[in-house]
Amino acid sequence: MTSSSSEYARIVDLPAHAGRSVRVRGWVTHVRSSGKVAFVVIRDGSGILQVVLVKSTVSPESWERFGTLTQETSVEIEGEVRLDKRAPGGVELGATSLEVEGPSPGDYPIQPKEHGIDFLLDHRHLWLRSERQRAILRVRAEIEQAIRDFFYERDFTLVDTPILTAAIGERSGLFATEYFDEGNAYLAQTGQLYGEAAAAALGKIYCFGPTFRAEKSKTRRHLTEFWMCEPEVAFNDSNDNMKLQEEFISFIVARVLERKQKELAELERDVSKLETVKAPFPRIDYNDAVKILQSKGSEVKWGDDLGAEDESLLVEGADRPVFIFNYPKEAKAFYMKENPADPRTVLCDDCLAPEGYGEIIGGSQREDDYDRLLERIKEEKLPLDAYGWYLDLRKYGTFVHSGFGLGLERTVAWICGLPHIREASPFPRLMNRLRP
Ligand code: NSS
Repeated sequence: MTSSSSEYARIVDLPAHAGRSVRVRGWVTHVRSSGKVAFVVIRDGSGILQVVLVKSTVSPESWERFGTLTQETSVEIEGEVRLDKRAPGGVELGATSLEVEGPSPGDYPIQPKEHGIDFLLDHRHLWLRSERQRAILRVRAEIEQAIRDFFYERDFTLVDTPILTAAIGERSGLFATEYFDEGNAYLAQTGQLYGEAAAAALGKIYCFGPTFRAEKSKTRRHLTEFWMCEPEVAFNDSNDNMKLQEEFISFIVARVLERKQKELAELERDVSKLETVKAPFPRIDYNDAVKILQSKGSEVKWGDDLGAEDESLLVEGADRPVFIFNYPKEAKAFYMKENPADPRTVLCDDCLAPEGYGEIIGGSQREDDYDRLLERIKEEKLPLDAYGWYLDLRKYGTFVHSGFGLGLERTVAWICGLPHIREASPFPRLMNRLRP
C-alpha cells in the first residue's frame, strides 16, 4: 500500500495545485463512462472530486481497474489538476493512473433511495459517509469547539468530572454497575455536583463530557448517552446565570453561521431562523407561563413540570430562545435554591429553543443553606452518606453560586434543523439501540 501522506494532496487543497500533477486518495461515490472517457467521483473527507480518465491517455491496467470500481472502493489516483468552474470544488483531475487500495463488493447497503430509519441506524457505521451525515458531524464539531473557545476566552477552567459516581444528580433513570466492595456505582447523569466543588476552588469552571440517563422515553429529544456542557460560577445568582446562557447560545449560533454555511446549506437549514438568535432572550416567569399555556388551551396546572407540547406553545412565534424561570420546587431537582420571594418555587430556568426544539438548557442557582439542603436531600430520600461531601461545600464557606447544563445533541439538532436527536450523535444510544 501507500507511503507517507505528504506525497498526497487533500481534495480541498487542490485549487492551489492547478496545472500540477498530484496524487489523491479517497472512496468512490459514482462512476460513469462513455466508452472512451470515464468519470469517477471520489470523496476523501475534505471534499468531492471529479476525476476524468481518457482511455487513450492512461495505461491499459488503469483503464481495466476503472471497470472494477464500485461505490466505496478506495482508490489512489494520480493526475493533473485542472481548474473547472462547473466541477464540484472548482477543479477536476485529469487522471494519468488509477490504483485500487481496497475493493468494495457491489452490494453497498446505502443507496440513493429511501431507506427506513431502522435500516440506516443498523448501518450507522456506513451511513456516516453520506453527505448529510458528514455535514451534521462537522456542525457538531464546530459547536464543541465554540463551547470550548467561549469558556477559554472568558477564563473558565475546564474541570473533568467523574463518570463513575455514588451520588445522584437528577431524578431521571440511573445506570448502575457493581463497584467492588463499594456497592453500586452510577454512570454520571451530570457533572454538576463536582463542578460546584471545583467552583469553590477555581471560581469559574466548566465540565464537558458524556452523561447517562436510563430514560425509558422514546422521544425525538432523548438519548440514553448524551454530552452536556456544565459551567458553574461562584457568586453568580440566577439572573447572572441566565445572562451567561444567552451570551453562550448567541456565541455558538454566530460561530456556526460564520464557519459552517456550506454544511447548513447541505442540510437545507433556513439560516434566517438562526440569524435572529441574539441576546437578550425573553424571560417568562413560571406563573405567567402557566397562564399563557392555559389561555392557549393546555391542561397544565400550577405545580407541573412543562412537557414538550407546552414548551412548543411557549416559544410559538419567538425568533430566539426563551427562558422560563422559577419553577415549583416539586417539579425540579433537590439542589436548587429556594426562592426567597416565593418559597414554593426555586431559582432556576429552562432555556427553550425556538421552532419546537424545546429545552436545550436547564440551569439554577444552587441551595447554599446547609440546613435547607439537608432537608431537601432527606425529602427526596437520597442516601445521605453519598452527599456528605456535597454538604461540606455549604459548611466550609458557603457561597452564592449558579450554573447550567447545555445538552449538546439537542443543540446540534436545533441548529442543524434535524427532526430527531438521533442524527445529532455519531453513534446514538437509545433505549433499543446499543449497536453499532
Ligand atoms: O437535567 S437537566 O435539565 N439539568 C442538569 O442535568 C443539571 N445538572 C445541569 C446543571 O445545572 N449543571 O439537563 C440539562 C440539559 C437539558 O436541558 C437537555 O438539553 C439535556 O441536558 N438533556 C438531554 N439530552 C438528550 N437526552 C436526554 N435524555 C437528556 N436529558 C437532558
